[in-house]
Amino acid sequence: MSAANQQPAPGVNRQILLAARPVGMPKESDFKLVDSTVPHPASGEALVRALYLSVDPYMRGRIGAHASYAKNIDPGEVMIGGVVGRVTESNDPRLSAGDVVEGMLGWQEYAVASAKSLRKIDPASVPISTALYVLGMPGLTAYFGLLDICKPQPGETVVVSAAAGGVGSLVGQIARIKRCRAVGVAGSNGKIRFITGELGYDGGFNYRDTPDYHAKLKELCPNGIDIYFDNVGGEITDAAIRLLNTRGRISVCGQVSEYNAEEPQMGPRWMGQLVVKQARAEGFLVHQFADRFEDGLKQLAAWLREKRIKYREDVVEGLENAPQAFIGMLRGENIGKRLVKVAE
Ligand code: NAP
Ligand code: FER
Repeated sequence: MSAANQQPAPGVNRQILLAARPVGMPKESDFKLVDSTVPHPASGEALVRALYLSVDPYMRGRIGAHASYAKNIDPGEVMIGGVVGRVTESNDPRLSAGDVVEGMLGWQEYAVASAKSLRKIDPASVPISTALYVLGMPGLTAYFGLLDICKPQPGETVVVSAAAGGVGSLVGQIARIKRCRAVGVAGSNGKIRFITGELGYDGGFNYRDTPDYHAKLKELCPNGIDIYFDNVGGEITDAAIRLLNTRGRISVCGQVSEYNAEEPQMGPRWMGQLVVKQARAEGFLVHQFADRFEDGLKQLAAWLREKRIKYREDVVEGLENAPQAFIGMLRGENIGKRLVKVAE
C-alpha cells in the first residue's frame, strides 16, 4: 500500500509501536500501527509532521531484551528513530511553521519535540533526506569512524564490510578521497557492481557466493590490509583480521551479522593477531564526536557539492511499511541508505 501522498485524517496521528520484543530476525507482527491524536506543542516545543524517517541497524539493539548504550524501547512504546519533517506549529522563537527540521521523532506522522533538540535544515541547499544520511548520523559515522579512529594514510588499503549500505558506501569514498585503496565486501553482485562501478571502490566481493573469504581478500589486497572498517563482525571480520598489516587499525563500527543472534556467536579467537601485528581495534559510538559534528557536516557537504561523494537512497513509501523496510534492511535488501518516505 502506498500512502506517501495520502493526507492523514485531521487530528489523527498514525504511529508504529513496538508490539513485542523480537526473537531472532524481527517480524512484522512485532510492530503495530495505531491511530492516536496529534499532540500540541507546549512552550519551547514545536509540532513536526514527518516527511522521511530512517530505519537503522541500531534499532535492533534498542528493541531487544539486552541492555544497550541507551534505554531500550518497551512494547507499547512508539518506535524510536531519526526523522526529517516540517514544523506545522511552533511555540518557540527558534522555529516557525514551514521550517524543515531533523530530530529523533520516532515512527509516527506527528511528534512534538523541544525546539532545541531539532536541527534546522535548509531545503534550498540540499535534498532534505540527506539530513538522515550523508549529512546526518550515518555520514558522521563514516567520517569520524574512518578518519578519527583509523587515520588513513595515502597508499594504504582499507577494507569495508557492508560496503554497499548507508555507512559503508561512504567509508570507501572517503578512503578514496584520502588516496587509499578501498575494497568492499557486500551481499550481492549488484552491490559489488554499485560500489566498484559507481562509487569508485577499487575492488570487492560478494560474500554470499564466495567460499573462501580469506583467499578472496588476499587476492584483492596483495599488500595486506592497513585499515578494516567493520560493520558486520562474524566470518568476514575473521578473514580480514588475518590479513592485517603491522600497525593495522580496525574501526569497530557495528556487528550487524550478530544483531539477531539469540546466543553469543563463537568464532576464531584472533586477539593474538593484534599482538603480533601491534594492531589496534577500537569501537566507537558516533555521538562521542558530537562536539565536532559541525566540522564533519561542513566537510561532508563540501564533498557532496564537489561530487566527490555520491550517494544512493533506497526509499520505501508509506509509514505503514516502516517495519517491512526495517526488516528488509536487516536482511540486506537495501543498496545505499534505506529510508521511509512518510509524506511529500
Ligand atoms: P546498512 O549497511 O545500510 O544496512 C545493513 C546491511 O548489513 C545490510 O544491507 C546487509 O548488507 C548487511 N548485513 C546484514 N546481515 C548481515 C550478515 N549476516 N553478514 C554480513 N552483512 C550483513 O546499515 P547502516 O545504517 O549503514 O549501518 C552499517 C553498520 O554501521 C551497522 O553495523 C550499524 O550498526 C553500524 N553503525 C554504527 C554506528 C556507531 O555509532 N557505532 C552508527 C551508525 C551505524 P549485505 O547485503 O552486504 O549483507
Ligand atoms: C548513537 C550512537 C550509535 C546513535 C546510533 C548509534 C542514533 C548506532 C549504533 C550502531 O548502529 O551500532 O548515538 O544514535
